[in-house]
Amino acid sequence: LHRIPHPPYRLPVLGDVVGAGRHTPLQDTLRYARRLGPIFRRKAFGREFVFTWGSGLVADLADESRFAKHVGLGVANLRPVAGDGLFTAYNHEPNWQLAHDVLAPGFNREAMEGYHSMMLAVAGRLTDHWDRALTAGRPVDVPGDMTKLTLETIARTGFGHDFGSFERARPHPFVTAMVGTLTYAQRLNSEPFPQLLRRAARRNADDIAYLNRTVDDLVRARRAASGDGGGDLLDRMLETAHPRTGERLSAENVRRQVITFLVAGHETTSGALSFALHYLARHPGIAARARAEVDQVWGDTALPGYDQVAKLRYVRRVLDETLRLWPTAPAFAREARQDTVLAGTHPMRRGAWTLVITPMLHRDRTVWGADAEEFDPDRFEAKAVRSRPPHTFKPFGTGARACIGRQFALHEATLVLGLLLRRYELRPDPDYRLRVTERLTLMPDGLRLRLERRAAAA
Ligand code: MNH
Repeated sequence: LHRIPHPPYRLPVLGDVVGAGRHTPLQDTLRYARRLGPIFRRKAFGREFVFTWGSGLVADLADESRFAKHVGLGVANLRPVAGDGLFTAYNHEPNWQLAHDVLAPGFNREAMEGYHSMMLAVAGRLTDHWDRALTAGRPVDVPGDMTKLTLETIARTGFGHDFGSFERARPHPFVTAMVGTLTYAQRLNSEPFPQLLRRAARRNADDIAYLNRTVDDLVRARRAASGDGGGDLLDRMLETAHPRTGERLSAENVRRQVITFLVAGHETTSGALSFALHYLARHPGIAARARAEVDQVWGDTALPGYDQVAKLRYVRRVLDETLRLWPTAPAFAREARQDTVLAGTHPMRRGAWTLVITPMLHRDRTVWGADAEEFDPDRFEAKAVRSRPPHTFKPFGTGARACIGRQFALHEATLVLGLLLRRYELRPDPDYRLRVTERLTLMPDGLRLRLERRAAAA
């Protein structure tokens, strides 16, 4: 440990909290990372954390035989919300493997093809909403509208539920409660005495109760309809027995999984779409190339098919490049399965863990070059990808506990960007400077765009 650098000024008790804002822990950590290098430690209130981002170190941490997911910090703080649901389960909890095996087929290609038409229908509500803003000459609230879109998409495809987000002036209370619990979970990381957060804790308990009630209503409605979801995620959760053991998810675990999927299934995708739209608006040349691809692949098909989305290679690169600079779930933790030496240099005891800071990994100049801070989708051309070492691009985490919804998110986001590029020109507010808000996840704050109808839009 003593060989791992830390900030120069350390206070007793407080440790390295000087200069750390409570609302932007990740962006503070990025600043420390730039100063301290590929592995470093920070101390706060008597607890010491090791952060890692150097590409060689992270590649070693990706070795599943020696390291595994660690449920710590933000993820652990979400246990009261999501319990032993897939995202927050400890590796040793039997419900992880059970739920993983039961739910994984809900994310294979066939399942994704089944979600496609529902994704299109939700995207249609977004373009109706944006058409109205365009006609009225109003700018659009990008993060707000992307959240409406992604919440409706996961709710409809996964659970046959309609939150009516586009019919509401304000965010659905489910979103407000979710943002509350995420913000609270993040805040617990930087509080020396969380016991003192009485009011915030009570509000958090109310938020969790609201999430539980919403989910219980949704499950009750499905049970009353005697499982009529056409094999969606909720049907799988309620009806499907494990292919080998015949075991089923318990009612309490189903509740945890529904909350997990409603939250994990929309919050990060919403951020990814929002950042992508920011970059597209700021880089008209890149937007023009993406638009030309959409025109070429889709022609004037009113409703593009599943394969026509998969063929938007350049649009996908725009998304990859967006998730490189702003991976919207910006960190994941890895723990040693046994005593080991990280990258041949840092001894770790069994159970010792480190937080991988993905936005820094994705800006490691030894991998991405001196222009690593620049937005350039061509970094994801097949040839460039092949020339990079493995485990250098990790927006969806790594190993057995990597994101189960990756294809879902990418298909949804590519489809939506395709539709928006084909329909509108995006005009940025020249005064806007990218500000990133944090609630465990990342989101561009206050991003508004003006729209113009494309001359030859379909
Ligand atoms: Mn998702 C795990 C990022 C979209 C459901 N997700 C993870 C992890 C990352 C991640 C990183 C690993 C966290 C860790 O190691 O602690 N996820 C994303 C991003 C997007 C995303 C950047 C969108 C962009 N995720 C989605 C969608 C769904 C989803 C969409 C569901 C429909 N993610 C999950 C679940 C897990 C997860 C469930 C936990 C998987 C497991 O541990 O088995």
